[in-house]
Parts: sequence; C-alpha cells; structure tokens
Amino acid sequence: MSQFIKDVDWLDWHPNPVKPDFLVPEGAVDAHCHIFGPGDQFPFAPQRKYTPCDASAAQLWALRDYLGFSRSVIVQATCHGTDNSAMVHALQHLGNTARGVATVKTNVSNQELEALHAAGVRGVRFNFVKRLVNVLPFDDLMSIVEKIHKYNWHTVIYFEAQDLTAYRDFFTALPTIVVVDHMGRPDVTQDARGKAFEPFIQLLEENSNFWCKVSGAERLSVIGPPIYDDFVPFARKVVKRFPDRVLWGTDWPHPNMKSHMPDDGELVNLIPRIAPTPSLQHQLLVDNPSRLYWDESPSH
Ligand code: 0GY
Repeated sequence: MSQFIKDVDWLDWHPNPVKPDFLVPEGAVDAHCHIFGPGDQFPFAPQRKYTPCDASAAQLWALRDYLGFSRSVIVQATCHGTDNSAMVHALQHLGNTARGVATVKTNVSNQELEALHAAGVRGVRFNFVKRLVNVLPFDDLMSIVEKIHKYNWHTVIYFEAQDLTAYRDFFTALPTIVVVDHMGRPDVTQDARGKAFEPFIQLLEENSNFWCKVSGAERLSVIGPPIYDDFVPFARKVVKRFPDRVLWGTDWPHPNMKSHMPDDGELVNLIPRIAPTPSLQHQLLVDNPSRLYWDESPSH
C-alpha cells in the first residue's frame, strides 16, 4: 500500500449499498457528490483539513447506475483546494451526463474559467465552514462572482446555521443564483417548525434567487441510519415550501465522516419521505437540476 493510504483519516465509502426500494424518476440527477483523486494521479491540497479515500469517476458512475440515477453534479471539495483537475477529469469521463461546481482562486483568469465552462462547470463554491477552510475575505469572493457572471454560473455556499446571521448580508448581496449546501446545517435535534430554523426559511422566502440542497442526512442526523428521522422534517419542510428551488444529492463518497458511513441505497430511500408525491420527486430530482445545470438557453 502506498504512503498515501496511511494518510487517510476518514472512513471508506460503503462498498455494497442496498438496492433502493424507491425508484427514482427517469433522468434523475444526483446534484451533490464528489470525486477524490485517485491521490497518486491528482494529489490532495497541502492545506487540506482531512485526507479522503480515493473515489474515482468510474466508481461514481457505477454507483449512480446502481442507484438508478442518470446524471451527476460533482462538487469540488476542500481537500482538493482550488485544483479542480480531478473533478474536470471526471467530467470528461462522464460527458454530458455530468456537471461540475468548482473552487477557484481570486486571481482566476478568464482563460481558466472558459476551460472550466467547456468541461461542464456551471458554478463556483464558497465554503464558510471554519473546520474545513480559512474563509476568504468577502471582497475576494465578490471579485470571483464578478468574473463568473458572464458565464451565467451560480454560487454554491456551505455554512453552519450559527453563522447565518453574520454572513447574511454578504449572501443576499450575491447577484447570482445561490445554492445552499445541506440546508445550511441546521441543528436537527430542534423542532423543524421552531425558531432555530426560521432564519433559514426566511432567507429562502425573501430571496427568490436562493436554492437549497436537501442533502446531508448522514452528517446532520443525530439519530443516524437507517431512518434519519430527525433530518426528515427539515428537508420535507423545505421541499414543501420551495418545490421549484430544491436539489437532492447523495453526498457520496461522504468526505470527512467519522461516526458512520451511510449506505447510499438507504439515503435514496429517504427521498419519498422528504418529497412525498411523484410530482415533488420529479421537481426535486429532474426538473430543478435540469434547469440549473443543463439549460443552455441564453436567457438562463
Ligand atoms: C460535504 C461536506 C463536508 C465537506 C466538504 O468540501 C468539503 O470538504 O464539503 C463536510 O465536512 O461537512 O458536502 O461534502
């Protein structure tokens, strides 16, 4: 085994998930997943806060096929820093069935953005989770947003619920579509109808350019697998309130998970509990991600 393997400090992804009972609709998109390495080909960022296990494009393809999905959105994770080459390599492998969300440097050039766009990147990710990154100054982030505007990309933000108040003004000043990862990490031990989740619901209510990924059951739930009962009411509430601005993703290969490694088939079985009707399921898994990632019309 290589030196790299010894460096791995989180659980490996589930090797044999159950076949989900829930059949996803045709054309379904897994709108939040990652690619890692392989580390000997695409080294991880020296400044990373965790080292993942390898998770290749071929392995992602096999999983999505098994789960019944047809398309994927690959989100750049912090362990690869601003080097998007593993993700771009995966996009090339998956062709038109995949799109990407990149992390870029403040001084990213137009040429680099054009190459990312040509590879299938349609968004940029800003991470505000302090255990994962040193958060960049707002001015730097805004200068990136100014550059991506001409490509019609959106901004993906990842933050923890307790930081929403501090970041809200910056978030609402973003002129793009803004997609929030994992519902802004609510404390799911609280009541989904209670005060703690209200600021997040208001953010979506008052800003029609805000979308939400109802993902991350495995990292938000305290109850845990296989039922994730504490996560469900939060996701269900968001889907019901904002059915045309929600996305769902496996979050495979579940980076940085230390408590348990979820069974991706069981995560798919949560979908009908958070989107209880076929029409909501179609919006969540097909219509919304198709509009955001595969609509190439100039007005988009
Ligand atoms: C996720 C969540 C996590 C990690 C990252 O980019 C990342 O490293 O997003 C996390 O640790 O909560 O969406 O993959």
